[in-house]
Amino acid sequence: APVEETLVLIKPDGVARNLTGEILRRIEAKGYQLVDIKLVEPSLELLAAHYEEHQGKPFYEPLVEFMQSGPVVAIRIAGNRVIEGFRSLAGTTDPTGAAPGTIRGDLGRDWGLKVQQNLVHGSDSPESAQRELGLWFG
Ligand code: DAT
Ligand code: MG
Repeated sequence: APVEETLVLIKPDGVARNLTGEILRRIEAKGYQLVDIKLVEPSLELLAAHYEEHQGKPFYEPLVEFMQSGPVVAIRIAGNRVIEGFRSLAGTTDPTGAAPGTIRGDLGRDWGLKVQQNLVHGSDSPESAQRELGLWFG
């Protein structure tokens, strides 16, 4: 099978806390290749498309507002089974329950109701990865 690619975002909390290098270190240490990387201030249109599946949910508006609170690092990475592999590196959505050893488990904090401040995004399927890479790097 051809080498897989996925979209990783370092969210505004990760950039603001100077964790970009630490997160990139973990991605590189795992053996994934950096294909493209950029600092972005995402538009409302981009975020609406990116989080299409969550529109209408109670956390949607705060999530989009948070994602516009500062710059985001968008990264295209490649590797065998990288979609599943990066999700595993990231840990579960809520940083409090994320396993130690994961990005969210080691570095994420409980910010009260602001569960969305969980440092990173990773595409969750091959279809999502292609769609999201098109949005952020197309
Ligand atoms: P993930 O980022 O682990 O793929 P997701 O796609 O279900 O999680 O949700 C996208 C983001 O939305 C997630 O990173 C944080 C936020 N979010 C999800 N569920 C939430 C909730 N119950 N309360 C607040 N924010 C939530
Ligand atoms: Mg998701």
